[in-house]
Amino acid sequence: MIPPDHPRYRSLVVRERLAQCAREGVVALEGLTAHGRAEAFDYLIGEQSTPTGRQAARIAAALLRQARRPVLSVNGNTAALAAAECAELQEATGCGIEVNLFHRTDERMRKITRLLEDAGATVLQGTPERLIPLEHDRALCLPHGIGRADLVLVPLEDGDRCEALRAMGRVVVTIDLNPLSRTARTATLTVVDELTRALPLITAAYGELAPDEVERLVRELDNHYLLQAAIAEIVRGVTSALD
Ligand code: PTJ
Repeated sequence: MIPPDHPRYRSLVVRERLAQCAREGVVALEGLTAHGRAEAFDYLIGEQSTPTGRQAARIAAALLRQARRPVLSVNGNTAALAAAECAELQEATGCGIEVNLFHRTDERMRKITRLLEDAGATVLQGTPERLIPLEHDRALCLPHGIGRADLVLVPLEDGDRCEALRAMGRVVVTIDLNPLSRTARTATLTVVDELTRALPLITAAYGELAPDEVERLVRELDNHYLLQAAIAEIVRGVTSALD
């Protein structure tokens, strides 16, 4: 039992949730180390959405508004942490949701799909094909899902697939607390924020944006600039931490 008055209560609850999901086979064991790395970066931004993260979430919403066949790609960590937020994004934007795993097994595919459906999401189903030029199983995707998407939103992505999707001409939006990761640097747009904070920001912005703001945000999108701004926020936060 984690005492609610523990100063690190939320962080401990999230860890417990991921550990439980790992025991149940939803989260890959490797997903726990990925979470640990993200926790460290979240510490550095003060465990709250930064101005740059918020701005990137608005741009993500603008890209979604312009997309014709957007798909949210979900892995084990994303489902464990944010199944409800994924369902809410789908309800607001009408995006497809496809499960795509690095450590892919039929059993994990089934469990993650169930978890998403229990949260209210509609999950794309069908026979996957090796449509992305990659050696590992992230190459597998649905012809009517990621296979024909014009925009893929891939939280907690690994760099290889991000690069491959970009090479295929897709708009790739990622959510990654690490602004230095290969994914962050190769995506069309990186939202440097924690997943469970970023998804609701994107969902809210989707409904708020006026058409001219959508156009302006997409026209002025500069991921390199946003990553530099995110790093500057980290540096400012760290240098003032003990003031
Ligand atoms: O479920 P599977 O089999 O598809 O495997 C998923 C993992 C996460 C194991 C796999 O995609 C992986 O190894 O990812 P990486 O290469 O470690 O990248 C994950 C990135 O997401 C890292 O840069 C982390 O900082 C970031 N990240 C992890 N958790 C969060 C996060 N960013 C935002 N919010 C989080 N909660």
